[in-house]
Amino acid sequence: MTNNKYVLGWIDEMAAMTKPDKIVWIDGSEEQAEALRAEACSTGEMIKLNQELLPNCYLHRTAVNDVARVEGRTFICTSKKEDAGNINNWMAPEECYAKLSKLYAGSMKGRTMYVIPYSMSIVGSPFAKYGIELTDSIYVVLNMLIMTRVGLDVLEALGESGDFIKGLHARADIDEENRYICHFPEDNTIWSVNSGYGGNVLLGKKCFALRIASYLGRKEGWMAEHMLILGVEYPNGDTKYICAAFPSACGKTNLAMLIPPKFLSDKGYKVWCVGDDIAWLRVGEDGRLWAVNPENGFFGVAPGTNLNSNPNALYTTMKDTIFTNVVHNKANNTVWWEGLDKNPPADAIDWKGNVWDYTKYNKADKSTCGAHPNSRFTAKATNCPCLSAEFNNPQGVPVSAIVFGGRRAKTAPLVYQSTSWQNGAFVGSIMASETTAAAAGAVGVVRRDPMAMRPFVGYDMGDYWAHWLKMGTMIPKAPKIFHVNWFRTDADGNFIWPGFGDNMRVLLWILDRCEGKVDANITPIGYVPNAEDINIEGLDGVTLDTIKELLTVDTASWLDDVQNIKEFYAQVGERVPQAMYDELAALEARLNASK
Ligand code: GTP
Ligand code: SPV
Ligand code: MN
Repeated sequence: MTNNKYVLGWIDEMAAMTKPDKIVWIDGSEEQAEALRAEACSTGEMIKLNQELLPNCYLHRTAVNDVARVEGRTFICTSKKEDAGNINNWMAPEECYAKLSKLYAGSMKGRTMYVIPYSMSIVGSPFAKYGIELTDSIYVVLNMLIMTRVGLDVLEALGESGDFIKGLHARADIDEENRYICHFPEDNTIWSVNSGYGGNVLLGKKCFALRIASYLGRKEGWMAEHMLILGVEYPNGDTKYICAAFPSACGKTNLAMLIPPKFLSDKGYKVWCVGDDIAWLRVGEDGRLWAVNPENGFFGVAPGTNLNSNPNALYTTMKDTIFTNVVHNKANNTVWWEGLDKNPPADAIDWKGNVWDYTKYNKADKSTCGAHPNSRFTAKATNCPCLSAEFNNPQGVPVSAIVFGGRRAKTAPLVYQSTSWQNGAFVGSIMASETTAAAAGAVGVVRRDPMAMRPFVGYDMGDYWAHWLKMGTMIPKAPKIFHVNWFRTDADGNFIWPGFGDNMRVLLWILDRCEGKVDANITPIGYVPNAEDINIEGLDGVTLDTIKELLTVDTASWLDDVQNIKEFYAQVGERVPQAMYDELAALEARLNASK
């Protein structure tokens, strides 16, 4: 397959440790993928779904203890603890290698080790970075074939070079107590053991394209961010691009694929999806910031996806898709999840593999769900009806606006604009959001999640903020920075803003601000729209007063937030840039002055 001595030497070493019976190179061919699907079905690892209704679609169930990212067991292993920072878990590299070597030892006996050469971004393009993942899981191979660009052309592009990310994954015993997701940014290495779930094991995704890539980006002068990329096409044919960073399960996939409200689509407005989870950003020769999506597919949240909320996602999953931890509808051999429609199947198996009685479903008790709240689909980008024509453009797309956002029942208004790049980076640093099922642990607890990157920065958080500030000085035509919140609730806990396709109304305000086409009110936190400037044409139950309510900046709750931010900054520690403290002090002073 290759004569690359770095590749071959490393595979020999890993095989000597894990002792697979066989080593199989993944070549990216359809024949090989089909044979692997058949093998996975023969062992029960996957279920082949109704090929008429869902061609080339499969269902997989993970172990019950293995359903989400495990942040508590994710480590950044830099030689100096300070370089991983206070927010990350740290282990000394030699200690971690020694500990995990014991878990890997002989773990592939009786199994096959698959060698997956893959590229993040287009093979041979200036943005591309290469990785090789070794895994003993066919499910991982089949997911990587969808999520990344896999094939022998990667080995060709790599040539004799040792510049690739070495990823090792072994399922071992799927033992939670010995589950580790470890990153060695100084060695371009990722080791994952005892999991078979998504972000823990598809090493090109969070481990490489965010944690390792953020480390490389800082060294090389670019950025790896937890951001969607979308294009808004105007009736005159112009397209403007927006990147948005929301924490896990907070609406990136939905926003990236939105369908504009009818009165706007009738006029010719369209939204195109470039990416739904990860953006790599570089300064272009023209002084603008350019974004590519390094992935080749979507690993999207299933529950809540339906023909109203996100029809584009639903269409994307109708062929060539792997569903993980959703309900199996036995009557017609299809799948179902909460929020798909109002007809839960009567003859059904839940995500745990047990018979599921939908009549026992109780919205308040997640344990009665048929699909796991973090159940997902793995689908090809090229099957997405609204995929941008620029998706395969190796240069990426020029970014007009960066949008941060969180899931906040109170405090954060529907939208506001920062006053400068520095102030915008500060707005990113103070992001907060209610936790979701995408990570193991409590759900619905507000925590600070800077730039939606808390779980994904491969180095010290303070250094990461300094990198953001430095990038601002390197982009002559920098994007404007905004913050949104689709999740404000009323006294009964209901969302006030309709969200989904109607978020287009907010995107248009954002782009108008970038073009200097609309005024705004300056408040202590930044520029807030005049309520009249958010178009509510055709919206049921939303009045000008609703918008006014959504845009209020409540000084008292912001001052409470400032206290919490101070504690968080102290926790991030001594590398928090002075400019961030200056911004925080200025925010506090403006809030006090407005009392
Ligand atoms: P990751 O893939 O985990 O990084 O998440 P994501 O940010 O892509 O999240 P996704 O778009 O899949 O959203 C997940 C959840 O947010 C689902 O339950 C959606 O129904 C809900 N959601 C998305 N957009 C909106 C919105 O505009 N309003 C409301 N109320 N809910 C939304
Ligand atoms: C997230 O949790 O932000 C995801 C899913 O996008 S995973 O790939 O599991 O990290
Ligand atoms: Mn994500």
